[in-house]
Amino acid sequence: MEPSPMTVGIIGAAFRGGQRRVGTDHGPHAIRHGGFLEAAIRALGHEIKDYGDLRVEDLQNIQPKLAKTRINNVHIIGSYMKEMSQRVQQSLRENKLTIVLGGDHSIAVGTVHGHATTVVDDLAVVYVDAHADINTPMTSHTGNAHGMPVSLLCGEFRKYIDFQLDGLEPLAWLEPVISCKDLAYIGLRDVEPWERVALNHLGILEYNMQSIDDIGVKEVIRQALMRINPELRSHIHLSIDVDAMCPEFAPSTGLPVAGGLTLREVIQIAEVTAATGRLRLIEIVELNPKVGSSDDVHKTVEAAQAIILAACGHYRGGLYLNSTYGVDDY
Ligand code: EXY
Ligand code: MN
Ligand code: MN
Ligand code: MN
Repeated sequence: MEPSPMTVGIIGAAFRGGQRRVGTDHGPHAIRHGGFLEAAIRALGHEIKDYGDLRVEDLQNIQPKLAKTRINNVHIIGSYMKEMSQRVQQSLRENKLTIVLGGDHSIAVGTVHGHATTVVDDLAVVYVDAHADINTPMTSHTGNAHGMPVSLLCGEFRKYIDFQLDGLEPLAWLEPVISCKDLAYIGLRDVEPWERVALNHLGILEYNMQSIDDIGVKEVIRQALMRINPELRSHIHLSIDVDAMCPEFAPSTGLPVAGGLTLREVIQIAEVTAATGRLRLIEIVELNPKVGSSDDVHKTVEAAQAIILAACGHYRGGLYLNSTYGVDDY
């Protein structure tokens, strides 16, 4: 079955400032894999518009480093996410689907901001991750922004974040753009005590690995989408942290956690989400080509590419004449 041809925007987010390891800034280059990814997307019949990789050195106006802040590298993060938001807005205006190649998960601050800014209705965010990434600057033990994007983006957290006291002036432009009710987690299995309190207190929809074992991933993604996007009216933002997968499928990542999703399960999440026709942005984050052996990197890159192709409508049964495998199969 050939997916209906569309224009696909690709943005590289060559960024590692949301955590301490070197390497995630090389993620976009690794996933592009010398043109393989583009060729595979074109082979599905799609047109591609490549916006290149946004690197820190491309930023014009980085503010001076703050003496005191609760977010490491906030002076760089503020500028980077603002520019990332602009690029995402441009790609969403010009393409049916935008693919963002990370970079650590802090890039979601820019991508979700950019996506939410372009939609009239709510944005439905499916967050596939071993981690909740919902620490506030105050509750974070690490000061790493990749553990905070959800708290920075959701309006419900603003009363717990003081931009002056927390030294977050470089992020003063970031208005909260989503609500907790528009968010669904899939794959959680490494949640800190305060994050657990926040998830429960705010009633955020979550399908942790227990849920996956109980009802299966296809039912999980169907329920998640029906709960956060009931009439399938909203744009869907699919944020996939490769550490949502078991390390055997995605070993090259900074914080691997055993007992995760299989590659097939994440492919299914991408297939079902794409089949709704409302998927407008998929991001693949936390792939670190400096972690593990070259085989590990290759395996993780292949997994990322397979997930992206699933989001682009790749049908695992190969191309065939009569397309009976349509949206109503879900
Ligand atoms: N909860 C820890 C922190 O806040 O630093 C670890 C966060 C991991 C974030 C990775 C991207 O998923
Ligand atoms: Mn994450
Ligand atoms: Mn994670
Ligand atoms: Mn909603």
